[in-house]
Amino acid sequence: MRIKNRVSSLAAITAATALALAACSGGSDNGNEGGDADAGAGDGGDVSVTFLPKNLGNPYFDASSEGGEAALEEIGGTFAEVGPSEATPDAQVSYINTLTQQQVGAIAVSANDPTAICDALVEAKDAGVKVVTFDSDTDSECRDLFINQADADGIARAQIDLIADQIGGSGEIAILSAAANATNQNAWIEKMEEYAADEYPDLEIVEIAYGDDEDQMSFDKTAALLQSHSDLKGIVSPTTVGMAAAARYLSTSEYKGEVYLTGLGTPNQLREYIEDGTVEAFALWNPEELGYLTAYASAALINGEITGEEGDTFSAGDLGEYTVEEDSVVVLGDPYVFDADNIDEFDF
Ligand code: RAM
Repeated sequence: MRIKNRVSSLAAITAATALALAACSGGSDNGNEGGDADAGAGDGGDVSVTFLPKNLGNPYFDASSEGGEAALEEIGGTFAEVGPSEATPDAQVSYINTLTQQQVGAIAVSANDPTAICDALVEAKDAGVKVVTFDSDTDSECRDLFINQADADGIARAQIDLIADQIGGSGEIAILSAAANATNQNAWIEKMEEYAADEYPDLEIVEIAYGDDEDQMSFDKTAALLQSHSDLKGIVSPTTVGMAAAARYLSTSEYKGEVYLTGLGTPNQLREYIEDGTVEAFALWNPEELGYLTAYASAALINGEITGEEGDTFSAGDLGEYTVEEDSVVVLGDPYVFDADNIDEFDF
C-alpha cells in the first residue's frame, strides 16, 4: 500500500492516490481496542494510535481512517478507530476517558467542540498519551498537535468563489453547516463571511443553518432554507454530510437548476449530482491523506522524534517531509476543486 508523493499544489490529489488508498484493506476497527499499557510509550515500543472522529458512519472519516490505517501498517504500529454515532462532544469525552485508561500511544481526534472535550484531553496528556487533533481542532493547550487539512482562508475563499461564480456574483445565499460548535466549520464560516463582504458586496448571507452532520437533519434543514427564503440563489455547505444531503434534496425538487449548491463534499457522494446537473463544482482535500499524515505525526510524537514545537520536522511516508508551524499546527495542503471534468478521476 503506497500513497503517491504529494506535491504542494492542487494536483496533489491524484486518481492514483485515491485508487491506491481505496485498495488498502480498509475496514475501520470500531471496537474500543486502544492497546496495552506499554503501547506507544517509547522508542521501539508498539506505536498505537486510536482515531476518534466526530462520528462514525461518515464516509469522510471512513476515508481518513483508511489513510491512518495505511500509515500505521507502513510504520508497523497499531491502528484503531472508535467513535460515537452522533457528533457531540459529550459522546467523545467518554471515549477519550476509556482510551486514557487503556494508555494508548496517541489519540487522534476531530473535535466536536473546541473546549468541551479539553479537560478529558488534558487528563490524557497528563497520563502520557499524545493528543493530536485533526480536521477540527480544540483550544491549543489541550493537544500536542493539530493536523489541519488546509488553511482556513483558502477553504473559505474556494467556497465563496465557487458560489459567487455559479450565481453570477450577487444575491442571497445560505450556509448549511454541521454541528453549531464544530471548530472547523465555525472557523471557515467566519472567514467566508469576511471574504464575501470584502470581495462580493452584492452577495448576502441570509441564514446559517446547522444539520449537525446528520443526514436527515441536513436534508430537512435544506428544505426549510428553501421555504424560508424565496429569493435564495445558492447554498454553501462546508460539510460533506450537509452537502450530500442538500444535493439529494435539490436533485428531485423544483429548485434543481434554480438554486445552486456548493461547499465541501466527497467525490463518491456527489458524483451522481454532478452528473445530473444538481451540482456544478465543489471543493475538498483528500481525507485519506489527512488521516495518513495524522498517523505519521502521531507516531513521531510517540517515538519522541518531535514534541510539537514550531520548527519540528518529521517524515510522513509517501507524503514527504512536514514542518510544525506556529501553535503546533501541521498543514496538509490546499483544497481542490472537483467538477464534471475531473470527478471520475477520484474514488473516495
Ligand atoms: C464533514 C465533517 C468534517 C469536515 C468535512 C468537510 O465530514 O464535518 O469535520 O471536515 O465535513
